[in-house]
Amino acid sequence: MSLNLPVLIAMPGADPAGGCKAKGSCGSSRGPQDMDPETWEKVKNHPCYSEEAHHHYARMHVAVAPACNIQCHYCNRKYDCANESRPGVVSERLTPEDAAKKVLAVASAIPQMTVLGIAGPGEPLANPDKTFRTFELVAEKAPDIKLCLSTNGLLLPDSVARIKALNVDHVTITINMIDPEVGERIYPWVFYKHKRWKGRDAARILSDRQLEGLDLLTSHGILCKVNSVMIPGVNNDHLVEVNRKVKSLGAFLHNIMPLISAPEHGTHYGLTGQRGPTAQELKALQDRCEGQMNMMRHCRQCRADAVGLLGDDRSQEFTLEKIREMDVHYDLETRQNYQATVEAKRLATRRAKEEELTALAEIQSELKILIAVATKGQGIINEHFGHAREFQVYEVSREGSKFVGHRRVDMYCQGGYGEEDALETLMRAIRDCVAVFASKIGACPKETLKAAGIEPVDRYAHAFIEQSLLAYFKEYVAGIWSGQVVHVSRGDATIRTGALVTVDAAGREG
Ligand code: CLF
Ligand code: SF4
Repeated sequence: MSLNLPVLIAMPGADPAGGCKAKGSCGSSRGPQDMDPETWEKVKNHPCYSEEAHHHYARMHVAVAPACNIQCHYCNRKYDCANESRPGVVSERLTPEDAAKKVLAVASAIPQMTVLGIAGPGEPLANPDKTFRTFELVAEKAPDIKLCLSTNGLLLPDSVARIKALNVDHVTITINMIDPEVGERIYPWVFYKHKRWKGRDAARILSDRQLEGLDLLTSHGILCKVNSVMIPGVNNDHLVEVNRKVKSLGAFLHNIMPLISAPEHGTHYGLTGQRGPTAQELKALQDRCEGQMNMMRHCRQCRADAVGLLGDDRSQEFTLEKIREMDVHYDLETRQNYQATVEAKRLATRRAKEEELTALAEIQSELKILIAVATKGQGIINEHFGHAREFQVYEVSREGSKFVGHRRVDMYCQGGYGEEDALETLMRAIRDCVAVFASKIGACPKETLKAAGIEPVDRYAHAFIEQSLLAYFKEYVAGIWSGQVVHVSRGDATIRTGALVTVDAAGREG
């Protein structure tokens, strides 16, 4: 195979990234064979708790909880809670009644929407009446929708009984530290028991309450995810200890997210120049933490009123103004029928991957490569290179393919012509990848990609992503052994903070 790639050194044994130890079972993509049926039932169509599900199922958030009881150095209260959303984003606030109507409207229009999350725009448990009233209303009218809550944990121990009573089955706690010395560099204060606590005392109270809450939830059989914000030089190494601790308390999933920090956010970190991690630093930490506990790598740090598949926000179709005019007909049977077709497609995707995986067994190489993929969902390569707003990144080896992150980019194709600046930033976002897969790639970007050592691949258009990745890997390794391909160790990539935070005059994401 001749790939016309710039060729430097042949290194089929290279393993720059470390990584997956358990064949086909790492990350949050684990299937029914890896967990008890009760847990699988809870995660199988939750797009955040199952990487596989996130290609097929959608979630929505309703922004009913504006107040907060702590201060994080990466948060500016003008915007949404940055524990579960991108900094710099403002959501439309709703009453519980409007929120419930919105859920029914979205559930009718998007039958694969299976999860309602409350994640702000402040702290859901500091607004308990609004948060729990919304869950109550939705549970009455749409009992098939899973309820999901994201909290900073300060009031969690007092809320466990209510969470349990309402069948909220998924709770996320943001835990950035278990050591108050680290914590005082992240949290200037917490407001607890009618008093504002500062420094190390504040961090100690917060940490104790978070861990107590996690312990209580898992002992009540509630599935817990822990979010941690990776802050280089503050808690990066410490997050390995956090991972061990939350795992010992029964957390199901750990989501280490990059700090997103820029002066225009007006946060303490943004104004003092605290940087976020690079793509390679983030991945290295996630790899270190990967063991028996699942690591989430497909988080999109979504907004507090997000709607749709992760990475494909449709919130603009469901603004309060539009919802109030909608005549909503919630039809459970239609939803169930639609979801049955989704499951059939999902099964076909899984089978195709398994067939290809069997064919990889004979490969001896320890090589691992990263490949960027443009997709609109359903586990298929179905997005044009120039229309992609994000690329999904997979690590591929003889063990299989593993989703390791996404890279947000500016759309390259601007109404018939290519935008050179966008192409430049796009290249920076995927320069650690050996190839990029898309349903179609124009002649111009193809040349630029090749010159940068990234192979443009559109021959798998409309095929299953993971099956295609494995087929490509087999050819790639064969090319190395025959001398037609020389593998080149790739550099680091940029996590696009700019692309993550663009908002218009109304505060809407661009
Ligand atoms: Fe929302 Fe969070 Fe529930 Fe998901 S998001 S409350 S667990 S339904 Fe998901 Fe969005 Fe990442 Fe959150 S991608 S920010 S992890
Ligand atoms: Fe901001 Fe959320 Fe932290 Fe509160 S918990 S300060 S809303 S990031």
